[in-house]
Amino acid sequence: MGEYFSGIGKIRYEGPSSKNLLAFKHYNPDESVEGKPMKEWFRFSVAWWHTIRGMGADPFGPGCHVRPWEDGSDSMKMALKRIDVAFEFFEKLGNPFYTFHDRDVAPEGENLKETNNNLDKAVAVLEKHQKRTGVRLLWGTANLFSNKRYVHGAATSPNADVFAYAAAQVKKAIEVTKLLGGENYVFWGGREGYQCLYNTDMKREMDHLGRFLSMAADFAEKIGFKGQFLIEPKPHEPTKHQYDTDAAACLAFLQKYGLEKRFKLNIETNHATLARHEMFHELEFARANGILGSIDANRGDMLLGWDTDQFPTDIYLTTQVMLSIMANGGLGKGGVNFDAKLRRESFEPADLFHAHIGGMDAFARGLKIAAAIRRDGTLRKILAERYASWESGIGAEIEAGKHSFESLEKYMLKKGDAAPNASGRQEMIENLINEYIR
Ligand code: XUL
Ligand code: CO
Repeated sequence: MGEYFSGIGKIRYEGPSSKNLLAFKHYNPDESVEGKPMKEWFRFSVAWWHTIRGMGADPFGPGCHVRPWEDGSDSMKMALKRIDVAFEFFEKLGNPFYTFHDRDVAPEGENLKETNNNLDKAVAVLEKHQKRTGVRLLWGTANLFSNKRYVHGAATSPNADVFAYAAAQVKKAIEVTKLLGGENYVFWGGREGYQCLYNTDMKREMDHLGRFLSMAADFAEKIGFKGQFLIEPKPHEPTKHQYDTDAAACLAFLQKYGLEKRFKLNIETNHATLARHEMFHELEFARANGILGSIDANRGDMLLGWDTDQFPTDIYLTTQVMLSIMANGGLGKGGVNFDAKLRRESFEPADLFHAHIGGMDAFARGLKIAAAIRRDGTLRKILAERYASWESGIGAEIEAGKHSFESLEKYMLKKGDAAPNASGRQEMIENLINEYIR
């Protein structure tokens, strides 16, 4: 096993005054924040498809990233070599977790049997490296979108045989996720949607997706897989409309098919913005409904408008994300997975380190800022004051279910008009938050 990232050693915490661009200035894994080490707040994870397989291709040109170990093939030999590369990267970066799609780590064979054999070979090597390094699997997933058999979708394909193939593929992916001790299993329905309503039986497709997810949960239960199932919302791309549009659509879907106790959500920043939501909105919606499971950390480019999956560097964004995660008491089995890629122009191996270091430091700063806001009770006091009318009197009575429309009419006829409103003070609050972002 050679060294692939020569010249780059273990990335260490050197503190905010360090000028070393290959060191952490804020992410200090064992530093305690609100009684929990930073590494446990985040449970940082590296995404195999971007970091190990991404070559910088875009719709206008092929990959151009310089990866001296690559022969560019989808051979088994290359797949096994990439595992060595990946674990060297993980060991040097210090991420405790990684994530993968089945097809990221092993090539497809001539048929399902051969494909599964390839996956088994890769998984045996992954297992060996996990044992050697202590790096763990945050989640596994199945790629149900690249192969041309999935051209019309997987669980929502009009072709019943494609549904069956997808079920077999996910069964295998859950098995290997369990074998590798994966803490979650993710469903991102890249092609579970439509391009054209004239040829789409929407009700039937959604029923099939509901059935598919129920079968997955039943299978997991049967084999004793204890990981958390997660759905990853995204409104569109590659399809014009994806059924798992946003957190609210996912919740309605889960409730309709009786799956709300078995699934949580994996919320991704750039998917939130494609749905015209802030990440903060999606996180708060999921948190309010008890389904915040994990996050895919990245950001979009507001001027490009597609899923650019850039590394998160915006401290306002990471502060908001951490305010939500901390209010949730953490992410439980979930983590912060960098579903993020280098832009095409950043093509050297060292850029992979710079990108992840920047993302981890941006999250560490967000954590410290959110902790300071919480320590001062800044937002807590604002909320308490704003909702004070619900703490006693008529508000407390309504919340306790003691009123009807008739009794409220009686109350208001007597009072004559509602008590005056207070200002929302949005600008003042934003100014206050700015005081913490230094
Ligand atoms: C695609 C995306 C996926 C999922 C896993 O936009 O985010 O990579 O995270 O399938
Ligand atoms: Co994602």
